[in-house]
Amino acid sequence: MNIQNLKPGVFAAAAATLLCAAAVSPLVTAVVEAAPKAKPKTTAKTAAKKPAASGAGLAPIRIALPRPAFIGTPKNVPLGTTVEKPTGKPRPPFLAPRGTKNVALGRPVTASDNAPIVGSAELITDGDKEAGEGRWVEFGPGTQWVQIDLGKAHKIYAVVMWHYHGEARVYRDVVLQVADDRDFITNVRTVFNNDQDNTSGRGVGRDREFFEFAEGKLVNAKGVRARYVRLYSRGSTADDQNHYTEVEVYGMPAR
Ligand SMILES: [Ca+2]
Ligand SMILES: [Ca+2]
Repeated sequence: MNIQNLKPGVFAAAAATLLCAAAVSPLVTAVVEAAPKAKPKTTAKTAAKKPAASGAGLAPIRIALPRPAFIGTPKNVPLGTTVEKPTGKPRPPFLAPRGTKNVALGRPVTASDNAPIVGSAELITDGDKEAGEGRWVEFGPGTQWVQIDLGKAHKIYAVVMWHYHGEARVYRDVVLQVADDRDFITNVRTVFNNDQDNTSGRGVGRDREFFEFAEGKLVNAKGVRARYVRLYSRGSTADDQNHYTEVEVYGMPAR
């Protein structure tokens, strides 16, 4: 089976996605990123090189991962992108203050396109990150945004996004912003921006593009305080539409 068929818009192939994914990966259901193993006592020399992270009230956030929908890492970097080369290794644990969790789960989502082509905006925070049919929402072409209301101000440590990971495509002009007002008029802060030529008018970004993978893209939000999280994109290397499977916001209520 050609994994290239497993993409939004190809409905005939999508029904076989789960079967194919199961065949590709015998690992069923969700995989939780492993916490680091207990380390032996460090010597004074190595300890001096590392931040005192583990002893400062920090712990790895636990991200339940969907099944990989394809094998291996992409070899051909799409032309005209700044895409970062995949490491081929699992993402290192991400440390955040203890008690940090996904505060976007089940929260309301609005979008610039309120009539999605496929699916609905609620799919973005329903906790389901698998790549198969019915798991993602498709919005119209061009620059579009989606926005999650966390309900109240939170300290945000990480945002993990899965646009569509059925194949190793690259979404264009991904911009992640936060604000305290739903219209993003005042105190808008940009957490991630890979729109390096400012096509979408959110400012010149300095971040890199990235391939879609089952482990999603994690952005370090560094404890920024905000109620609303907004993500922009402008189609992908596959087509002009904009897709989301899930967005997680790791944080805790701000005092
Ligand atoms: Ca989902
Ligand atoms: Ca651009």
